[in-house]
Amino acid sequence: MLTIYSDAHKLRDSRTELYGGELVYPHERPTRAQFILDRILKTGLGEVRGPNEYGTVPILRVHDAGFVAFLETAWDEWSKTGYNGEAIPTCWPARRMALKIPHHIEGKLGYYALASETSISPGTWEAALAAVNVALTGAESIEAGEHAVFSLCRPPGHHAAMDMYGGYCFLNNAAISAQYFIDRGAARVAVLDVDFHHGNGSQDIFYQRGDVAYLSLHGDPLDAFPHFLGYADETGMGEGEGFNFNYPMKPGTGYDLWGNALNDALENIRKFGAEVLVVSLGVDTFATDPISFFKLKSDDFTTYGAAIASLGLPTHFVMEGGYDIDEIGLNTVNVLQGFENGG
Ligand code: SP5
Ligand code: ZN
Repeated sequence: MLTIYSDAHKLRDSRTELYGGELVYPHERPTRAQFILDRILKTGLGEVRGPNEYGTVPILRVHDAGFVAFLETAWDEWSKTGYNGEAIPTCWPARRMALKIPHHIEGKLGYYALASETSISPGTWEAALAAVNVALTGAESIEAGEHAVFSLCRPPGHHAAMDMYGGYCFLNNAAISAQYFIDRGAARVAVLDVDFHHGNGSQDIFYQRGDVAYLSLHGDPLDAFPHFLGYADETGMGEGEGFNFNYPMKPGTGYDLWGNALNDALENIRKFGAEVLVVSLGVDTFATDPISFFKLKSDDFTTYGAAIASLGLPTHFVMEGGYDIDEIGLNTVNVLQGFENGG
């Protein structure tokens, strides 16, 4: 399988994540992508290619222009305040408050952030933009005839909405890729999200659309981030009614239950009549992931890669989460090898 990868992900190396009331070195760190790349090279998965540049036009098909401009300048604006730390929001437009976009950077952070664990640091914008270029290069390669491509995106994207960042995400690589397929003539695209967390950004972007279905297997938001989206009764709206599928699952869920949910999701993708599949590939479902609560084993990743291949669809794997860094390469490449050997 072809992999798309850029070293520019290293520009996203934030010093701080607000976690358990402390500022810790982030779970979402450069070694994640490095260890995945190492495993790809070690196993000989296939060619590794650098990205092309696409500019902001395909990003603006999914994201709000004011939001993109904010991301591009946030670090500069923040650094001019004279604060010592990285940019972290401290206040929000909470219930019954005004949805105005303030001039001051602290107000803008609160307006555009959906969570405060994700600090904005120097190089964050450049890395996020490079991750989009990786995803778009992967999508273009599928357009050009590749059956399956792995876009080794970092930072991840599925929590990023039209006008919100957070959950370690800034630009929604998978959603931008799905929109790219639509803009190149696909009638129906399915986004299958197997990251441990619900992809609130992806769901929100496509919620009222009938051309992109979103299906997600994740930790029940009653118990897991992002807490405020991802419930089973969120089925889509308007033209999107019936094309959003959430499979929230309880702490301790293993492959027996998770695999059943996957089979149901795959059946719904078949019924939808998808022409292309985008997989938001997070391996934070692994049993020893430090921030998650599913119990998948390394072999389960191979098994479900093969199950996804049984759809027989052109498939674009886009990297999302996974924080047990020692095993992230094994688990990620297991999915890709399972796909290649299965089906
Ligand atoms: C892309 C992705 O996987 N983003 C995840 C963002 C999670 N951010 C909030 C983490 C809160 C973790 N609380 C875990 C409690 C573990 N005991
Ligand atoms: Zn995740």
